[in-house]
Amino acid sequence: MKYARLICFCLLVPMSANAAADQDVYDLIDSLLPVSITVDGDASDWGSIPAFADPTGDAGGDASRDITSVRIAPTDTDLYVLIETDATPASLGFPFWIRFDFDGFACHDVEIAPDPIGNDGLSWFDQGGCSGITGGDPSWNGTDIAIGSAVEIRVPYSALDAALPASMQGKLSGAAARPWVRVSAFSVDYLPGYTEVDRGAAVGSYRLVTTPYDLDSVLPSGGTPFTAMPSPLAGRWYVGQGAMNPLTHSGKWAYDLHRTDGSLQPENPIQSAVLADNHSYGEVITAPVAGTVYSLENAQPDCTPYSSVGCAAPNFVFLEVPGDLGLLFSHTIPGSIPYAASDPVGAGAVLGTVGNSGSYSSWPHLHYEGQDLLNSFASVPLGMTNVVVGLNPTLGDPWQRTVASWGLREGYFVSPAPIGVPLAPGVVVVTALLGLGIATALRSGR
Ligand SMILES: [Ca+2]
Ligand SMILES: [Ca+2]
Ligand SMILES: [Ca+2]
Ligand SMILES: [Ca+2]
Repeated sequence: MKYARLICFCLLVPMSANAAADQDVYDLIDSLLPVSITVDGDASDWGSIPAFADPTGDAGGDASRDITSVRIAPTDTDLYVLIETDATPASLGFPFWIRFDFDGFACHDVEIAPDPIGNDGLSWFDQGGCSGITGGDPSWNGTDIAIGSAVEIRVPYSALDAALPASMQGKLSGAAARPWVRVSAFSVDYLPGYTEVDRGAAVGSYRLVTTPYDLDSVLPSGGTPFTAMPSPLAGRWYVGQGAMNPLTHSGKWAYDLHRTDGSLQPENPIQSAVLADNHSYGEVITAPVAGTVYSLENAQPDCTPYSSVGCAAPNFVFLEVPGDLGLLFSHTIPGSIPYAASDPVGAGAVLGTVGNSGSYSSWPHLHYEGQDLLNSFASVPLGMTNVVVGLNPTLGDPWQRTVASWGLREGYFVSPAPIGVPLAPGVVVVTALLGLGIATALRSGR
């Protein structure tokens, strides 16, 4: 069955809706300025900067390492981090570490172990963070830390930038900086050896700066325009690996979506090999728009998370939709796809459930990809219509905004907009650059 080409250029709806939502975020940034924090171990100077509660873990009963909340304040010149604990925080050695993602992909780029009296541990990770440790500086002493009734950390961008390899420099501030950063704070104990005893909230924040930034990261080259449809998933999902990520999406417009807790963990307990412990496993995938099953695989077993045990090829359903577009939904649970090839599928119908088939050394997630049926199945950029987009997994994420159309970007959280938001159904093609242009104009015109 073939469809008539069904592409409309729905530019007015996305522009007006996105601009209003963007303005709310800019207003929040303005309300938090100026940031004037003294690194003295006292949290009283953090004002209204949002706090994120720790979702799990009590550091094995060590209240001095039991993280209860984390806040971050990325300014023009520094990254500030505040860690609060259940009792007076531990202060000897390196009890509190941070991982800091500021560059490229949503992998952390540096890991810092600040020491109040000696040198700080600093390691860095190349390729936007999506690699193993590529270097470090054991004699770096660029961080300020004060541990009093709370843990307060300042990472001066100038000192960090100077310590990094050339390929990572110039990304911490200024025009080349990404509009948001994310920090994962965690506590460590050393008896009997290095042990991460509590991972605190992983906190994403837009930069708290007076210089205007667009709120969406720049899409990789060639990502404009993208094809946007309703989300195939209910609830809030993390774009854990996006387009062109060298991990497994090199050269591809593909998106790995999974659920996380507040520490950005896909399961509880951490790295559990039990599929049922994963937050995404068994979640329902629905057809964004009506289509026809082009092809499928439904009989492959689920892999064991973080292992290749039981691993074979992935299950998938490949759905042909209007616009000569094929939508690939991969890694589904065996037997969960209720269709055969050539079956018609209605908009919103269940396509299968999120599983771990063919997902070597990873965890359950949905691999979502669009392919051009008229161009050798080349992958194409995808977006979503009518979604809430944020930087944190929590329902009350202060940085979330509702947008009519959004090109999928790694590191953001996305969920369908609540009922009541005007719908823009069907397949639309939008020009991301126009949306960004409007945001810039509003911002600079205030
Ligand atoms: Ca302070
Ligand atoms: Ca805790
Ligand atoms: Ca990164
Ligand atoms: Ca925790």
